[in-house]
Amino acid sequence: MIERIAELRDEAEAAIGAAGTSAELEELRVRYLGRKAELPNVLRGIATLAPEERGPTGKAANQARQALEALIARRGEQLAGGELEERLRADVVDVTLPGAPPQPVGRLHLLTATRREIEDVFLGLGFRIAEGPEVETVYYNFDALNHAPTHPARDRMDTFYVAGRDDVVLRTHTSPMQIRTMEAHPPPLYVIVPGRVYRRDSDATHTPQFHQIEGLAVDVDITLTDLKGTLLAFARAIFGPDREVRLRPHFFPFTEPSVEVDVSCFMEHRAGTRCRVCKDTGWVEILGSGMVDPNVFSYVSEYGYDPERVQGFAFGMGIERIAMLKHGVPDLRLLYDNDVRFLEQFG
Ligand code: 2U9
Repeated sequence: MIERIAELRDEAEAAIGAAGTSAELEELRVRYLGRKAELPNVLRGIATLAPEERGPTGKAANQARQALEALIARRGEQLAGGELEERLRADVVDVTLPGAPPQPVGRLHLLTATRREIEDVFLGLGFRIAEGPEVETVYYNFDALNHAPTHPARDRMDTFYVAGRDDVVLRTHTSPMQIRTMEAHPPPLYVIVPGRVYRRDSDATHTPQFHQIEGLAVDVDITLTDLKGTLLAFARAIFGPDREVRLRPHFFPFTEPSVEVDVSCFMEHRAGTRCRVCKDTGWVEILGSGMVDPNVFSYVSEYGYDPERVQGFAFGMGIERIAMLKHGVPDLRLLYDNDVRFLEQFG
């Protein structure tokens, strides 16, 4: 029996030493030390042996079992270490590689891209950006902006009033926010206000909702020259470095004097064809502006805007119009249809 134990031990030691994987090693453990294996059986059958054989056989079998257990544990550690190394080598992921295939990431809507482009120009000129409510009081939308009680824009035919109210509207311009900004910040003030505005208008060139950017600069010694220089810088940044601007007299309730601003045409002109954009006049209207009417300041004089001390200029433009002119978009509705064949050309 002792010889058989020695034989089993030699055979098992050789096999364990040669095991190439943790799985193989586990098979060997079951084969030599498992419940049905020969060596544990010998141990279980000790009592059936002749009394003088029990001691030496039990000792040899126990030693063999302990030796094999220790060997399996050691070999197991070696194999596990090697296998971990191998897995780490095989599973390495280069996180700097692009996805395969690279996924389309989408783009900004033309109106968003244009708004940001305009914002960047004015940020560069020292203006700050303010945003405010689209549901406004008549006070901020019309009264404080010097609109006469009979001004046609106040009419329910032209402006969306909140149901059951005659003092709350969907703002018709972003100008109310300039009043709110003056109430919150004393001069000097340089601010632009982008945002949605609403007018009861719907045809090929008007949608009931559109986007504006309005600007307001208030300081001492502000003149129409500052307005013209600012708008020239804006026009050159958006429409090209060779642009000129011209001012034409106009009327707005909140500015006096008021002007409409044209930019010199930025299209390539070819002899014999009429320019679609400027109709061969050489000029394209881009926005309205003017010197802030002192009456407007009188609504905020208690916040530091003394009409005798400060002056200001203001301007307003439709983002849709700027985007369409700059990119040659022929129909306003293309901006709202959300047809990707249109959208993916920009942004
Ligand atoms: C304050 C004082 C004055 C904002 C101005 C315009 C001229 C203008 C139109 C352009 C096309 C609106 O989108 S549009 O239809 N805007 O012509 N806006 S001056 O003047 C202000 C604003 C706020 C306190």
